[in-house]
Amino acid sequence: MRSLLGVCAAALALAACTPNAVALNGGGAPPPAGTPLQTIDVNLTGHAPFQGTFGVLAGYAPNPSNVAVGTAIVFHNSESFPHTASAISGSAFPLSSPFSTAALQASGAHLGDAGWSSGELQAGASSAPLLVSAPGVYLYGCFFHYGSPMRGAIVAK
Ligand SMILES: [Cu+2]
Repeated sequence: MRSLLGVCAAALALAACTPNAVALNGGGAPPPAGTPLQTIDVNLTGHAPFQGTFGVLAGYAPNPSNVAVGTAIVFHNSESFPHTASAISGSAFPLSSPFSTAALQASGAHLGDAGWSSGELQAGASSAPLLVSAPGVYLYGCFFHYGSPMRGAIVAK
């Protein structure tokens, strides 16, 4: 599975993997005008690890984030070095980093899009908005600091 994912990620870079693949268009189409935004702060040293419902989380706040379907999420890096917020598939955090370098590129327009990512967020940068279009629990983490453990959860209702 891991090698298949690697092949898929490589293929995604060429804009061809599966018919349902996320379009890599720099963050996707913006949400409709007037969509309420919720910002998640991205800061590893500012948000220390803690044990929560979804495991040990760190580096994002609020975490978990409770959001309403119909809102859009923006990740803002308030720290002096780069981070990402990148989708993790499944209902549990894998032991080791699941990310490929595809996580460094912004992708996805909806929180449910497979492989969505803020892309590499430099100090002070914000991601493109990700529309919360379906309820569920969405796990994500940082490409650079997954083991720190820079991990987050979004609960959409
Ligand atoms: Cu990070």
